[in-house]
Amino acid sequence: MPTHNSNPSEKNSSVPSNLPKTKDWSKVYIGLGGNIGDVVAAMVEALGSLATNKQIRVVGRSSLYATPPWGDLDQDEFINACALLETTLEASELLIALKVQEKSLKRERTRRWGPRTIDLDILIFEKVEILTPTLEIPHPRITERGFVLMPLNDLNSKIILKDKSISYWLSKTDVTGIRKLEDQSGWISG
Ligand code: A4P
Ligand code: MG
Repeated sequence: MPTHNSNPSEKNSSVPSNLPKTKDWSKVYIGLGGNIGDVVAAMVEALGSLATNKQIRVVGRSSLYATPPWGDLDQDEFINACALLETTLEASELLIALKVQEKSLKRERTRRWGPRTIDLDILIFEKVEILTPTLEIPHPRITERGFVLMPLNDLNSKIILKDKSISYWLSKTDVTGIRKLEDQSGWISG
């Protein structure tokens, strides 16, 4: 009987040892938000398109939340959620993939923290820490934003940031006005 082994990195005398090692899948939490148009449809489309990339899997979604605007108060309420991805891309490559989605969903950059059809942020990428002019990981404002902490807490309340858990940061954050959307149907099945 021939031996079948789907993982070339496992020991198997029939596989040459000089094959390149299969790249590991990194766990990544992303934030999704928007306040123009059908935001839930845009989020479903963004995740669906990302999942067509062979190097990205969408493995978890938080609930959807309606959230008061943060930072720039002169705009409509947002809808926010988080998703857990697995990817073999580097963080900078994933950022490009997210920006492609934002662009195809007609995201226009008006003013910082201003209204948008969709915003896709890399929140946490394994234990990676990056600080460049175009990419900061972990995302710099997670621990002070209820609209990020509430959905992130759905996915994993035990993640540690700045030596404390997500559930700790959530307990210290003002979440006034944030509420779970009653209708989650299009999102869960999307
Ligand atoms: N960038 C750096 N690090 C990252 C990262 N980890 N993930 C750079 C994604 N992008 C990252 O972003 C500006 C630049 O950030 C990008 O070009 C990228 O290279 P942007 O999306 O063009 O602009 P922005 O989103 O207006 O600015 P910023 O500072 O990213 O804002 P945030 O932090 O995304 O906040 N209120 C509610 N309720 N819900 C929201 O979703 N969102 C914002 C935007 C403000 N208020 C909100 C919400
Ligand atoms: Mg952003």
